[in-house]
This record gives sequence, structure tokens and C-alpha cells, in this order.
Amino acid sequence: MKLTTAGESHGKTLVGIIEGLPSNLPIDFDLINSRLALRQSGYGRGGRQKIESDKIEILSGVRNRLTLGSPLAFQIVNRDYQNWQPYMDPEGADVSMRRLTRVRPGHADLTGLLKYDQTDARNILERASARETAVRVAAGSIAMCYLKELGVYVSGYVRCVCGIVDNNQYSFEGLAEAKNNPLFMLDSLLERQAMDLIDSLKASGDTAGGVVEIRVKGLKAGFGSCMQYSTKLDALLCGAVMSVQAIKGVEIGMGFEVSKLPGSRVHDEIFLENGKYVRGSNNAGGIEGGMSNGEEIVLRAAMKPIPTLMKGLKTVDYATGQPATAAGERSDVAAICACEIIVESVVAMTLAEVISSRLGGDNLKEVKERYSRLP
Ligand code: EPS
Repeated sequence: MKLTTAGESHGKTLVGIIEGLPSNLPIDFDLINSRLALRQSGYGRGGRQKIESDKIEILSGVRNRLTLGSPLAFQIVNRDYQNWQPYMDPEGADVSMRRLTRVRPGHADLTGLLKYDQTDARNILERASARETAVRVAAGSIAMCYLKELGVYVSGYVRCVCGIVDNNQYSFEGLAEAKNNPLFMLDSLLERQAMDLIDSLKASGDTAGGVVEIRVKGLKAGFGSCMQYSTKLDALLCGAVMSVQAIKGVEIGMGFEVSKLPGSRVHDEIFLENGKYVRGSNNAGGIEGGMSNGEEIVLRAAMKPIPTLMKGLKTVDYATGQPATAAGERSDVAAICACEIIVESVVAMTLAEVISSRLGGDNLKEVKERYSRLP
């Protein structure tokens, strides 16, 4: 299974193509569209989300809500293109307008200008923009339809906003509640503090990042591999999550904490209960030796603050070489809820890829039979 994405932030449309889905997989349009709406939600989002109203339009690969086994192509139309067509139209655009040369620290602007031999960072940022993640959420939601058929579920919540950290432990079932809350946090007191902080950052033209925790329930043992570095499940998950715009750190299970404790307090002891191997704890986050071990997968990702700051950081104007204040027209103050939905989606897509590479299967019946035969 493989996803390819295309599309610019203010271009006509965003496009995704998924290859390798089995036939006869039910596609839950309500699930996909409700997750696209969740990606647009959350406290601290900016003006762009008032313009967009993301909906999936499937162009091929599905008939009467069931996959055909052919490439599944879809689009999510950019409503803002109506305002941007004069500057973005592939057949003729006024490129003297909407130029960006006061490159933003932390964005792709400067390095992209140099690498792609451009003089206008518009030609870089349009693709580097996190707008692309709408496609990944749609694809990840399709992957969730596949995982659901096998009894595998992905969920998560926001654990930290700009240093306000929730250190509580939650059951997998308890995580669903997060999506009803303004910042997808589960502790209402901490969430209130985080909202106040976002308000004050907004007032001062600043931005916030955070941490999301994603959990996977129901995945059987043995997905991924200890035989080749490139097929290790943790490597695949971390690589995929790192590919999400603004992610600067990923950890699995106890993560960086493992470096602070002796082995006796890190490794999960093994017991045989009613013929089934279980662990006394889950510090490994459900992955040992690059393979799922049957416990819940626990992954956390750290998002940096949005690099478009209304107050503008010091930079250099690429057009003149002179010191300048970085560009900033409109932006999100915090997009941590979007990040949570995106990382969930990317995890789901990666798991669907890993499962299909192990099990193969041209149709859903084959996939389910093969999965059910695993211990
Ligand atoms: C983004 C800048 C903003 C965000 C955008 C990501 O867009 P604009 O420049 O149009 O105001 O809103 O995110 C989305 C459009 C989205 O749908 O998530 C950036 O520079 O990365």
C-alpha cells in the first residue's frame, strides 16, 4: 500500500492516490469527512479554516462505497483558490503579486529558495505548507476503515501545549472523550490554562507547539521485523510521523526516559496467562525488536510552534539582502489539535502499509482470513 500526495496550499485542489488497497473494503465517507473537520478544528486556529470546509471527493477506485482494488484517487478542493486564482493559475498567473522574500525562520522558505533556484518563497511555501496534511488525514481515515476490519483501532489526545503538560495516565477507551474538548486535552483544568496561554500568545503575536500521544489497540504481535533495519515497525512509524510538518521529536513507549533508569525499571517482564504471553508493564510502547508485541502501541510526537509569527522574527530580505522582519499575514497560533488528527492518520496509514506488506491479499476476505490465522 502506498500514498502519493500532490497540491499547493492555495492551488486549485489537493490530490491523493492510494495504491494497494484490497477490493471490497467498505469506505466510510462520514468517518473521513468528520476527521477532516476535526483536523480543521481546535482552539487557536487562524482565519484560513473559516474559508475551507474540507470534504473528500473520491475520483476512482471505489464503486458504491466499496473499493475495487484499483488505485484510489481522491481530491480535497481548496476553497481559497477562488481568491488566489489570479496568482496561482497554472495557465497564467501574476507572479509579481503575493511574493514572499522576508523569509520566515523555521519555515522552508530560505532553504527552499536556495535549493530550487527561486526568487519568490511563494514557490516553496505553497507545497511545504501544512495544508498538505488534509490529504494525509483523508488517506489515514481510509486506512482506519481497513484497520477496523481487523479489529485494530488508533486514538489519541493532546498531552502538552507550550509547556503545560498532562502527566496523567488514561485508558484507551477514555481517549475518545478528548475530541469533544477545545484542545483535545483530557484534564479540563490544564486545558483551561492552555487556552489562556494561547490567548496571551495571540495577543503578543506569538505561537505555540505541543505534544500529542497516539495509541493503537488490537494489533497482533509480529508486525514489522527484526531481520532488516528498513522494515522495523518503530523505524517506519517514527519516520512517517517525522514527515509531518512541524514535528521535531517522536518517542515510543517510555521514549527518552529510558536513558535515565536502570534496566530493571525499563524492561517489561513477561508472564504466561491462560496460554497467552503478556507483559507486566508497557514501557516498550508495544514494540520490541522492531516488531509489534501485542501490547498497545504508544507513540508521542512533539510539534514545534508555528513558524509564522504575527510579531515577526528577525530575518534577511532575500530580495535585497537587508535585515528585515519576517513575513506574517495570517496564521494559526496553535494547531496542536490538527497535529493530533494528522499523527493518528499517519500512524494508521503506516500500520495499514505494514499489515498489507506482511499479509498481501487482493480482496478483503483474503486479508481478514490471513489476519485471523495469526496467533
Ligand atoms: C500554513 C499557513 C496557513 C495555515 C495552513 C498552513 O495558511 P494560510 O497561509 O492560507 O493562512 O492555515 O494550514 C492550512 C491551510 C490547513 O488547512 O491546515 C503554513 O504555512 O504551513
